[in-house]
Parts: sequence; C-alpha cells; structure tokens
Amino acid sequence: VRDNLNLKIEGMTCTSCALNVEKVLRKLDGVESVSVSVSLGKAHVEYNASLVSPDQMKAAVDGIGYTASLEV
Ligand code: 9UX
Repeated sequence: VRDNLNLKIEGMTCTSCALNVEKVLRKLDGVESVSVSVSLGKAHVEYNASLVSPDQMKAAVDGIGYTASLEV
C-alpha cells in the first residue's frame, strides 16, 4: 500500500535545510520517497501507512528544528 501526503514545513531557508528534512524523513521505517521544496516550504512524502504515521513524520521534522504541519 502506498499512501502520500504533503507536509507544510516552516523554517527552511537554504538548500541544505531541504536535505536535512529529506534525510530525517527517509530514516523513518515505512517512508518510501521524499521530495522537498524550500521555495514552496513543503515536503511530499510517499509512505506505507501500516509502518509510519503522519504524526511520526511531523515529530521527526520538528525534532531537527523545523515546524511541520499536515496539509489537508
Ligand atoms: Mo542552511 Mo538550514 O545554512 O537549518 S541548513 S539555513
């Protein structure tokens, strides 16, 4: 099963920020692909919902100093 969502991410100001966010999300079990746009302030994530939850993604991103919220 592949689910996908967009996270709004506040606090990214350079391309390394995008890499930081990408890296921390990819580390989560169940996250299958991540693409981050600094200019849009967003991350698009494809994931297996039976392994990882949106809340875990938010916690991971917040944990490295950015502020993530789920886009509905
Ligand atoms: Mo760029 Mo982001 O120097 O935390 S990595 S601002």
